[in-house]
Amino acid sequence: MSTYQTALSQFGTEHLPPVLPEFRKAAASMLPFTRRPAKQPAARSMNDSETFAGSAEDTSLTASELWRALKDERIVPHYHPQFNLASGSTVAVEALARVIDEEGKPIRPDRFISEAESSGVIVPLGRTMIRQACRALASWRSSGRNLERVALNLSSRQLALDTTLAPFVRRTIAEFGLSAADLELELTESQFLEIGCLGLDTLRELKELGTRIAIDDFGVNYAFISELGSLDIDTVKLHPSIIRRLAHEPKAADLVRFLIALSLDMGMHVVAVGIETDLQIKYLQKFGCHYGQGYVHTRPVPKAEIHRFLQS
Ligand code: G
Ligand code: G
Ligand code: MN
Repeated sequence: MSTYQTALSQFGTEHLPPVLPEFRKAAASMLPFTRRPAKQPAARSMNDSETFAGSAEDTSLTASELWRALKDERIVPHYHPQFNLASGSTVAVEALARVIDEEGKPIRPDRFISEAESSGVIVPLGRTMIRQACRALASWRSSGRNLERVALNLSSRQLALDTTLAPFVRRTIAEFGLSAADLELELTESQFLEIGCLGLDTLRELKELGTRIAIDDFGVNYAFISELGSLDIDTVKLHPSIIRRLAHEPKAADLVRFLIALSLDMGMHVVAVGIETDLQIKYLQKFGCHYGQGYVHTRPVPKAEIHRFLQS
């Protein structure tokens, strides 16, 4: 449970710090579902091309397995399209790390990201993700595909450990003829909350370089809302757990509408993550949201399969 969820379940909403009154109302409406696990198995979509190795109970990879995978170049990005809700066309992709096992099957990140962080493998892992994503974006563009940017996930620990990440990004974008704004770096709300001085310095350097910054999984850790204005955030990504309830829980719809309006008012992009139905798209459009990401179009796919989702 996050600190926020613990606070909500112990005290309710009335003892939380003063924030916008509308938000307090919206946060109260989240109480019934903040206690559920954030990730639930999703409905399988027709174009489900990603079959993971093993089952959900499988244990984490060890640090030495991760180092070996890194050396064998078996840590690769799969790509998840971000689409324009009105036209359906793909505007960007999010790169998601997969370790490919000996049989060629991808292993999901919840089996290796936390070990990568505690062992330090997250530093070379993060760099190979950035490098491969930059190379892919350059190659899609050179074959005439119109893609605004690529998004990558970072962690607070990675920012603290990899203090020369910004110069690495500068060299890598130059190598592939990209600009810094072609990259959007995502940190979850909880990662932002635990970021330390070293990590914050790295993040500032990245921002100065010109990369876009996104706040990921927004809407489940509301303590962060008061910080939205003080950090230079370009994009808000709404968490799948609120999008899932959008069409059948009026209070969840109120909350999503409020978060979209707030983010747009503050000049940020909003990407609704976890869209699985056309009805959810209709609601989001009605609320003024421009971008979405979700299984309604596809699951994340390997580089070789992304072409059919890219516009010429
Ligand atoms: O698609 P999915 O189950 O792949 O991703 C689960 C989570 O794993 C993502 O939401 C993200 O938080 C994390 N993740 C995926 N790829 C990376 C990565 O390259 N770096 C970091 N730090 N986290 C990642
Ligand atoms: O970094 P982050 O946690 O935001 O990564 C995106 C995560 O959200 C990935 O695990 C991805 O598979 C998941 N995701 C994206 N779209 C959907 C969706 O439509 N349904 C569900 N259940 N999960 C989704
Ligand atoms: Mn993400």
